[in-house]
Amino acid sequence: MAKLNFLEKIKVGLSKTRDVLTMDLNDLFSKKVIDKDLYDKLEELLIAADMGPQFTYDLIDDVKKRVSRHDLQNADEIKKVMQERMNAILQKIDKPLTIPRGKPFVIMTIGVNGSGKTTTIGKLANMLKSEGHEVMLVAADTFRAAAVEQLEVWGTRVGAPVIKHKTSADPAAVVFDAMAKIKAGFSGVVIVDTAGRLHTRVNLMEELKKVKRIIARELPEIAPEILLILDATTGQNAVVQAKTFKDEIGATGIVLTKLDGTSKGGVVVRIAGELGLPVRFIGVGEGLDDLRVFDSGNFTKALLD
Ligand SMILES: Nc1nc2c(ncn2[C@@H]2O[C@H](COP(=O)(O)OP(=O)(O)OP(=O)(O)O)[C@@H](O)[C@H]2O)c(=O)[nH]1
Ligand SMILES: [Mg+2]
Repeated sequence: MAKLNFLEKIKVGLSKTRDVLTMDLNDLFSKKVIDKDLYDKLEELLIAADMGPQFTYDLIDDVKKRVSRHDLQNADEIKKVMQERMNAILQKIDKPLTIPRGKPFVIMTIGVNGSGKTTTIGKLANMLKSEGHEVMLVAADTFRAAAVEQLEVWGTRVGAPVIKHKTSADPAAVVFDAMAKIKAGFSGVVIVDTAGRLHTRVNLMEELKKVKRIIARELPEIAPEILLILDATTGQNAVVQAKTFKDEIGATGIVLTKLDGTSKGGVVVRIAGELGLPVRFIGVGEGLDDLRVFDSGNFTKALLD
């Protein structure tokens, strides 16, 4: 029962993509005949949902082959093929983040401005606290005015302390202080908020690399999670950003935010196919409770069932 509720919640979060995909697909497949018009409409639909050209053309090729072998008799069987192919791709990036208990762990967020880093930190802190982890937040966004205060609001909401310096301080120095807390015995999860600027700005990348270096230097025994926060509403631009951050900083996982606000939820398929980085969580709203652990099976079901 709890599982169904969970799935229902994801469905609501993904409703914009789901509406486009399921309504139009159902409409398309109600025709029962497989012809050129159906292929064209299917292509249009998948591209509109931002599944990416690779998935779209591979699927259509596959379907065409099956049709010519008479393996596929009517249009609604295409949906099954699509589901299978989506599952196969998404399974590769379905690796939930495992956080050790009773041992310190570090999560560093990275991403362009407005992608949802600080909000995700608040939601993640809430999730981790409810699972019994100790959580400490680190205000290493010393760039944007009011960034520290924004993180403090989340800290108060979830009951997590915030390590901070003043605006325009060196982010690496703030992180150094947080690492010192771990050395002094803090054994929970430390989540680092960082500044967002355009991914093309060299100085941001250098700043983030420095923060990462400080973590590695101070706590070489911890393999930190470098969590790339991507705004799903930006569709294919999210993929471009992801490539840059992956190459420059070396992300270890992705959170795809704002899936509730877009019909481009298919971008997850694209990220899976083109980046191969695990998607750890998805954001489906602005509230404390609007973060979900990414689960490929649930995701496909929420989109297509
Ligand atoms: N609908 C929706 N809105 C979200 C989600 N995640 C974040 N937001 C909103 O996106 C906006 C930007 O979020 P922030 O968390 O401030 O983004 P940021 O990456 O920290 O931004 P900078 O600190 O400026 O780099 C806020 O208005 C959030 O409420 C989500 O999953 N769904
Ligand atoms: Mg922020």
